[in-house]
Amino acid sequence: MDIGDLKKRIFIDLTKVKDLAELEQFRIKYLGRKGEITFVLKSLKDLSIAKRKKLGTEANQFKKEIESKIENLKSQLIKQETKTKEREKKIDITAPGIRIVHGHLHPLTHIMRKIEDIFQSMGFRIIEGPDIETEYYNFDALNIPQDHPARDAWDTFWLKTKPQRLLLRTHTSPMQVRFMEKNNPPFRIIVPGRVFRYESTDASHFYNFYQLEGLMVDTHISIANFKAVVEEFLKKLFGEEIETRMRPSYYPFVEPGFDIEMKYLSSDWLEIMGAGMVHPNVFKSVGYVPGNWQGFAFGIGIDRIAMLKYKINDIRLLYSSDLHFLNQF
Ligand code: FA5
Repeated sequence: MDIGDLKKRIFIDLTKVKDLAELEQFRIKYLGRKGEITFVLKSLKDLSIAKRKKLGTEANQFKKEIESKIENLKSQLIKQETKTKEREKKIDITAPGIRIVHGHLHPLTHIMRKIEDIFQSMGFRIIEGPDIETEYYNFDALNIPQDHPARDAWDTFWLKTKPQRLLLRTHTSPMQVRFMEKNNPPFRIIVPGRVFRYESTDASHFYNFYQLEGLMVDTHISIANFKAVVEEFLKKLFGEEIETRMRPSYYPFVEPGFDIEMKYLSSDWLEIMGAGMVHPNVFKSVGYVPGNWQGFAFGIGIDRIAMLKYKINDIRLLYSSDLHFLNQF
């Protein structure tokens, strides 16, 4: 038996080992229970004493040699592999970063904040009120009694509450009454908020939307004051490129009443607010002496303003939660 060939093969094989896993395979192949070197050592017992002595010494030496080579290579490979692992762990500060997705404000929130800022700069205080209202504040106290035909202008979501009939406010005007009941003039306030209407939708109507109520009461307030405030507001929000027109309109809680329509750049005319001089009956319902006070009130459709400002041609997009749309703002 000659182990010369086996030795050669083993040395060549060892040079091919690249990592710890391969080294373990190598060890099993030659030194494992069924390994080739193990086999040689096991078969010594079948040889004559003289041959056994010669080959036995040689094979045992070779086994030791291989074992120590394996040990050496093993510690070398362990060092190498830990190094690679550490290198992988290290943070490369020159590598390009991972982009973090930022949230951003909804266009309606954005425009509402802008509008609030403008009115605050004109001395208006921001007041908020409940989305769920009583019939009294939403209608009666605003000079719209139970069987008044004007109630039809505001299709209402009624809540199934008893004995008191509650509703989702159809406009922000009820806060005029709530505020005046507790405060005395002079004052100027704005009331931003969500309103609800039981009506079908189209490109400029939705069943819930946002309004911003304005109310200014003092001893000598006229339509001229209203016009000045609205002009200043629109100029600050849109710049000079707007056209507005004022048309007589009817709201039971004002006298006279009007609607304001607006055009911006290439848009069509769009009704953006209802307004008027506070009706004496409203002053009466909050306990003011009507002859002592004058005031103007207005209710701006915030969605319509956002549509004009951002050139949105369909109000429903504002409520679609469509990220393709929202990511543009
Ligand atoms: C009112 O709601 C009155 N409370 C406004 C008012 C306040 C008048 C104070 C006088 C004094 P109107 O229903 O017209 O009025 O609504 C006001 C504005 O809200 C409209 O000019 C329009 O810009 C907007 N608007 C009305 N209905 C919708 C709707 N379905 N979807 C989106 N915007 C609407």
